[in-house]
Amino acid sequence: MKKNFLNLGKQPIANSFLSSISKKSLKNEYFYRLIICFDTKNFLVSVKNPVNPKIQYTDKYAHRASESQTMRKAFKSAAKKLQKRFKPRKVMEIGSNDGVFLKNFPKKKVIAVEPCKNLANLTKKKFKTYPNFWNKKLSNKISKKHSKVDLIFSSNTISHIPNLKESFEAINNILSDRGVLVIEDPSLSSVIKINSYDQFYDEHVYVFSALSISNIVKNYQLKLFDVEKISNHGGSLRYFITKKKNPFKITSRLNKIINEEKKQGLNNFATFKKFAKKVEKSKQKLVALLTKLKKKNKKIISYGATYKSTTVFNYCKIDNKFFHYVTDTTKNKQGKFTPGMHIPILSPEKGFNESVDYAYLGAWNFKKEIMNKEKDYLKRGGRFITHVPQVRIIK
Ligand code: DWN
Repeated sequence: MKKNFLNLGKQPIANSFLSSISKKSLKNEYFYRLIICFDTKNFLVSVKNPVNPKIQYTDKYAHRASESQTMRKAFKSAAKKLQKRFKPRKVMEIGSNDGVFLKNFPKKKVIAVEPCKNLANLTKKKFKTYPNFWNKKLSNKISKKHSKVDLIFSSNTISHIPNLKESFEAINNILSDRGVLVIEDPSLSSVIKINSYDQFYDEHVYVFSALSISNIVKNYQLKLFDVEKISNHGGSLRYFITKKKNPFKITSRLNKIINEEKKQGLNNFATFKKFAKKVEKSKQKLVALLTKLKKKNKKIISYGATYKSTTVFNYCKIDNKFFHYVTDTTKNKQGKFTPGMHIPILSPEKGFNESVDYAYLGAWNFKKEIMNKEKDYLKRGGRFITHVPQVRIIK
């Protein structure tokens, strides 16, 4: 049974940065209700009414995974580790974005699957790329052409595909008998611990836990045999999955993490009700802090035009009365406006200057990288604001 626990209100598509805020483009802006629910049977947390992927993953997809040094390093290290542990002959990535993971393998070994055409165009010159949505039809096509794959990797993508049955059946179809599927996604445990409610937006249809993944994959003749905690995006899990019949032993760290999740109450609806109350308090505190700073005539901007910020801005109703603008290093976000709240986005070169008093960390998941980069800003008295794990000013 699915039970609702969090209502984040009317939300736009998190990646629908607007080129203009003319009457016509505002009229066409798509909104939906972002409600999060918990399945009491398999412990899966999900968006109640997922948006149609065809309007999310277009040829204008904004996010570039290689935009941060932290993620470039993380993908390089993941590739090295997986190569050493599984020695795959063929590697396929579902949701390859700009190729930041696959570029660490020899060209001939890799197959990229990426439905956003603008991203697929970036990788197709370097390696075999399928510019399609992941499904059984595509899996059949690829396995006919390249035979079975012994390492399937998918970072921040399986959680984005509403039809889990289709995803896992398509995976089972192409995975070699001894093959391994490795999935990385933000962990539910971390989201609850650090109150990062902004991990909920249209693309994050699911926020997985080891508990829910182990229950789900069983339905598709697969089994979860290992899991690793990784620091990506405020705390993620890397799941290792294989065919049910494989003799791969369940690792002790998987048992340990499952026990920790049970202790945290990730199999209990009451945990999520409590979380929803904390989310409401976080909103009140953030709005109160920004209001106080505005009264003192402080100039506040937002740092990183993240998809996560779309949830925060629209849930807390933060518009350009609070934030002068948002800065972001991604070229195709600059000059645009944030979804729903229509705050202008500037390059850091233009916007992150002497006039800024406070910068809200939209990209809080890269806090360490940003603090290192912005030492001069901090030295001259500039301050950051975050809501993770609680609303506060970072000095
Ligand atoms: O799952 C997803 C995650 C992995 O990436 C996707 N559904 C979409 C996207 O979500 P996001 O936008 O919340 O991701 P990031 O990686 O937190 O985005 C960081 C943004 O901040 C980028 O646009 C780059 C920007 N940035 C910046 O302007 N200055 C980042 C750093 C480190 C910086 O110094």
